[in-house]
Amino acid sequence: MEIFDKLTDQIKNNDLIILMTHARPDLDGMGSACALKEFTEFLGKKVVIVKPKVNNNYSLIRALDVYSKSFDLNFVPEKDVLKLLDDKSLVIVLDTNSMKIVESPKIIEKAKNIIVIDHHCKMDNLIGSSVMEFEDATKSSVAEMIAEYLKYNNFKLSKVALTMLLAGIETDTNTFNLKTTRKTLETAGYLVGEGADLILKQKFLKESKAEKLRRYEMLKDSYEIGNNMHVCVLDDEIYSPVFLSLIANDLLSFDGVNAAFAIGRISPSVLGISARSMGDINVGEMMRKLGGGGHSASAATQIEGKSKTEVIEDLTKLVRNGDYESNITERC
Ligand SMILES: [Mn+2]
Repeated sequence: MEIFDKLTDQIKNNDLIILMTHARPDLDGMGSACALKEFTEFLGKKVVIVKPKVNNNYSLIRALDVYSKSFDLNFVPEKDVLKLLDDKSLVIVLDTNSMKIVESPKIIEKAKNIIVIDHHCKMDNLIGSSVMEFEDATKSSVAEMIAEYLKYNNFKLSKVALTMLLAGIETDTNTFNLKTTRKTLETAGYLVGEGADLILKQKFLKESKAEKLRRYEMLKDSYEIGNNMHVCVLDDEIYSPVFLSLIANDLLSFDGVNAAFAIGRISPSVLGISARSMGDINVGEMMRKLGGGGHSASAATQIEGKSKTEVIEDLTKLVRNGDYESNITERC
């Protein structure tokens, strides 16, 4: 694999490797960073991970807690990374290609050597790799990409890192449904074969009871807008897009729901819709029609300057018009 060798060459050619994921990181991005850190250290390179300014992901907090009991995370705050960064530093960005959500846009602006390793569709405000391209929107997760890379290099990861990668794939695929290919499952199998711990993985992925009950309370008010498509409209509090996606995931898990939408305010003037399907209803196409985008089974949009009632009407029209043909080729 030429691209894997190229990545290794780039790591070897630099003195300092700076790993960074998106703001408010998750298991996919940070699990990949921990795994890549281990390999980079094995190559004899100095490596740091940009310390997240906010870390409020329940699963990731527990995973990092376990990881840091056995290994140094090498977390360095942005301001200190900016001092270390020079022409012989390589910044590897994991799990995002967007300046809008990367942990530190300042580091990107200052960096000469940048590689983006990502599995998302390219939208706007792209970071842009300066030394090589390593993006693949057909992959389920960055964890899958990093696991393949480390497998290719026959590298023995720690049990915790193996488990974090597996949990990252599981989270990003919504438990091996979304964007899951034969290769995704083979890679998951490889991680288990190497020693990923299924009990530890379950511990990482457990949820706060209070949080889950809070979502289910909101889901009580969800209803069908047509053709087995259901919507959950939240109150006027501000919610994170991640919270909306969790609501949509929960709603889709109910029998009789073929597509699920969560509508909520993500800033005082912006409404967000998170959309999920099992893959046979193309919610990506629907969200594109509402100014957003994504995958056929997992998509989202953000709408400015419309009331909740107007947004619900727009969505209902799409549902009633049957604007969700299933066999549209994935666009990215
Ligand atoms: Mn991801």
